[in-house]
Amino acid sequence: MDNFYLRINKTITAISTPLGIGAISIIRISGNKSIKIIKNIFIKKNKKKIKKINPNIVNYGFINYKNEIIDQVIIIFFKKPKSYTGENLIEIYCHGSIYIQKKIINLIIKNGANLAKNGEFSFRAFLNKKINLLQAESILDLINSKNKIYHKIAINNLINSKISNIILKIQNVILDILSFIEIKLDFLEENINIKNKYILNKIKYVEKKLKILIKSFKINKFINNGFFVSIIGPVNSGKSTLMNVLINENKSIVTNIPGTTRDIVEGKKIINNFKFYFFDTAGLRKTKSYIENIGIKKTLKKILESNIIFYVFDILLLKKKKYIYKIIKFLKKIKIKKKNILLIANKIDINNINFKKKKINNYNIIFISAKKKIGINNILNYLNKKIPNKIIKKNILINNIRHFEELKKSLKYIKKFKKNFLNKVPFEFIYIDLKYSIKYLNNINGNNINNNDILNNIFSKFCIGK
Ligand SMILES: Nc1nc2c(ncn2[C@@H]2O[C@H](COP(=O)(O)OP(=O)(O)O)[C@@H](O)[C@H]2O)c(=O)[nH]1
Ligand SMILES: [Mg+2]
Repeated sequence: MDNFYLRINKTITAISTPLGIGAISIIRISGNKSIKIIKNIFIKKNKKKIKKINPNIVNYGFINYKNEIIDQVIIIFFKKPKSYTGENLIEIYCHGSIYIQKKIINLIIKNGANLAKNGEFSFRAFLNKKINLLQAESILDLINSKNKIYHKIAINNLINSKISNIILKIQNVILDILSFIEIKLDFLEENINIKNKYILNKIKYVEKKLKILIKSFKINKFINNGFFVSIIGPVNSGKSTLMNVLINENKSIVTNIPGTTRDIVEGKKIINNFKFYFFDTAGLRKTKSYIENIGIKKTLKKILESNIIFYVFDILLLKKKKYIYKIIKFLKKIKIKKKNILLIANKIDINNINFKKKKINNYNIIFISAKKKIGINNILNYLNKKIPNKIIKKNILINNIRHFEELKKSLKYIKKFKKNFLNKVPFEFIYIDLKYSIKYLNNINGNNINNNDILNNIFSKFCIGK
């Protein structure tokens, strides 16, 4: 990183496209010497040297050195500050042969440029205030985005500075509190209650906003890994049939012989860009069969790893209060929230008993026939509701662990301040915590940043030429 600062007056160059054979390759030069270098190595269509190069215009010609033509190229000049780096920047579009790329790069270096390091172009863009730190990271996210959700978040952060703006807003509220405290230090006796209330409201607002951002980080787990849904219940209730219907495949063996499914069968379905993994498990019952018991043990283990549980049973069981009581007792024991457990009464095609309630003991219940595919949509709707659509639509998802850590630190100091404030500790002793809280938020956007480790860490993740 120190290198980046030391090299700031140097002109840098790199191949910005992946090194390898391709139709076209792009080479960049950024810095004061860019124009001088290009004048040395580029000639126009009429084989004459260029005297003056106009910005933002496509120039067609050849790379030529000591009367040897190396390639037919196009060059564009981006004049500072209106370029990616904020410096004079030239892009050369040459043919994508490895030999040509290397030859041109060597020529540029011979004429006075230095080979750029990873992320050095973006670092200069950051230093020249073309992008803030969060945007720099969004560029990285954009390059690395592998699915629709992350792509949308990255592009929104880059163009609309979505998260950046939210953080700025939070910082401004903290600054409000700080300036208010300064006034309060001057006029101690005046309207103390009103002022305290004002501060407390603002601090609660900050706390709430930070918590939302921090919480959103957890959603990444679901975007990356998907949701795990275990299908459990008594033998022969139709778990395997349901699994096959849900994934539209005959993956699980369906028979009327109890205890057929012994190993866990996995199936996948994508709903609204989210992956749902279903685990069809061995039926839960007391049995002497050694192998079946291993299956049941595996089922219990799988339950612990699940985000959602489907408890499937024959609708006839609803008539047996004792049995329902047993189910509830069992479900209470597993450490999964009630809202993430769905009771599924199956086989309504043969026994449709009249049952109007939508909940039993606060557990949601859905009535289906897995065999006749009745009520399956209600299950899909239930799953759809588990998708954090709101957060994703608003693009307020924190998907960078660095941001997550800084937000947590910021919140820590807000909480500390709040606690001391409520305990009436004098402001002189606690206003510093608000300053810390702002400092950690600054680390996210890169304002007033003087932490080289952070910068180093971020820009070293870029490829060369970016
Ligand atoms: N009538 C009816 N039979 C079903 C339904 N779902 C499953 N079955 C039958 O119940 C038996 C057990 O099904 P299966 O899916 O293997 O149950 P599992 O032991 O819970 O996996 C099979 O004979 C299925 O055809 C349903 O909705 N209606
Ligand atoms: Mg089965």
